[in-house]
Amino acid sequence: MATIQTLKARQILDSRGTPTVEVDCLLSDGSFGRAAVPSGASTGKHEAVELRDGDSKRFGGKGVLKAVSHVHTLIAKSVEGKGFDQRSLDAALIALDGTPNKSKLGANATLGVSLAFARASAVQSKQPLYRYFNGLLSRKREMCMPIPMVLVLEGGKHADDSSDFQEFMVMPVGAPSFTEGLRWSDEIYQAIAKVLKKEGFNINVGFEGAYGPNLGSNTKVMEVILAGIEAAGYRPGKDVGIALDAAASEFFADGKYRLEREKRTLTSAELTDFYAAWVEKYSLVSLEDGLAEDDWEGWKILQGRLGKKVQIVGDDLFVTNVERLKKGIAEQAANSILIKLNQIGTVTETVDAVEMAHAAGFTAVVSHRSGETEDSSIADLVVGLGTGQIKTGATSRTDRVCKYNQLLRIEEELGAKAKYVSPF
Ligand code: 2PG
Ligand code: MG
Repeated sequence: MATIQTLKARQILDSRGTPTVEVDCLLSDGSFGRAAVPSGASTGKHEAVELRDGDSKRFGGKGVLKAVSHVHTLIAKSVEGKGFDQRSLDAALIALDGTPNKSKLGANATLGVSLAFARASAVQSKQPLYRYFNGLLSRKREMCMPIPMVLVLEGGKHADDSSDFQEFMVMPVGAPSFTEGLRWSDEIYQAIAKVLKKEGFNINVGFEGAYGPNLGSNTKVMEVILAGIEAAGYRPGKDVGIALDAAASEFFADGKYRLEREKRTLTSAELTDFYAAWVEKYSLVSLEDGLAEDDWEGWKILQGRLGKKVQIVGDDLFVTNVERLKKGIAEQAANSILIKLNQIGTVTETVDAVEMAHAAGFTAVVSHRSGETEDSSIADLVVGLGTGQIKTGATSRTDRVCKYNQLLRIEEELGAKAKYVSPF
């Protein structure tokens, strides 16, 4: 087994101009891997800690030099010169940190190391990264290409002055392949720009590359999307479904949900009614964070009411954490989990969350963060773990498109073996 020769970390910038961690991992046989860590804006309260310097004179306190130095000191000292596989390296990082939420080392330090090691190990074993990830599963699972959830309009914390809900996405469920599905989605993205311009709205984009005009109401957003799908020549509900990430923790206060655009304050049950109407009217097939991160009772109502028809995805609710997922499974609070490596801070814990979800009959959607880099590891991750769904923003901006482009390459490489099957 090759050993870890050196770990080198540095501070780089993410897609929002905020510092983030990049790590280089060199193994003793010369295999090399590099990984960069993403960062959220609508961050869940229960996520692993992203360590920031807090020095207001540098990057407004958002520097990550402490996390970088943890890689060079604490982590390097304990792992350099030793041999690991992915699970034992991640276990060593977890033990070295010793806290329940990576608050000592920072999940940005641990994930940088874990993911750079994964890349170096794939090189060492002469496998593409997606195949290496597939080999980390404890139960065999076939690799497959994912249905993309392509973002077309955004609001909430991701686009000021837009809708209350954060992400409106199209899912090309009827496409014959990932490559075709991406084409359909991009044609819809372009058609929506025309619809918006014709109606006098701007097409400026938010954090994840999608349009974020002030359309006056949340419902109007859905109408624009339907018009875009039809203008591009596709059938809503047949060829293309709509997915929503409400990111409801962001508009939850004092036990209620405030929809500013509708001038309404709703209970969990009333907001569930609101979504139920959208399921009927707008081909809503997937609903993420429809309710807030600790509103467990509300989630049970939502899952009970809509879970048979709609994918009910927990993001802030589960934070890629098996303890929270276990509770969600036991309480039937959802039927799907969003998977983000940096919410938990190591590759192994991410794989474990996906396996727990699959064992319980939940789906899993691999996801980017609103602050991204040119690192495209999640494209390989979704194929390797065979989850079948990815959300990684609009079909614009390189930080988003680099993941889709990597998936195009993977589909080409897998050729006839590349499976693309709708989860619905
Ligand atoms: C989400 C993510 C990604 P953020 O809520 O699903 O779109 O947003 O990275 O800001 O938490
Ligand atoms: Mg979310």
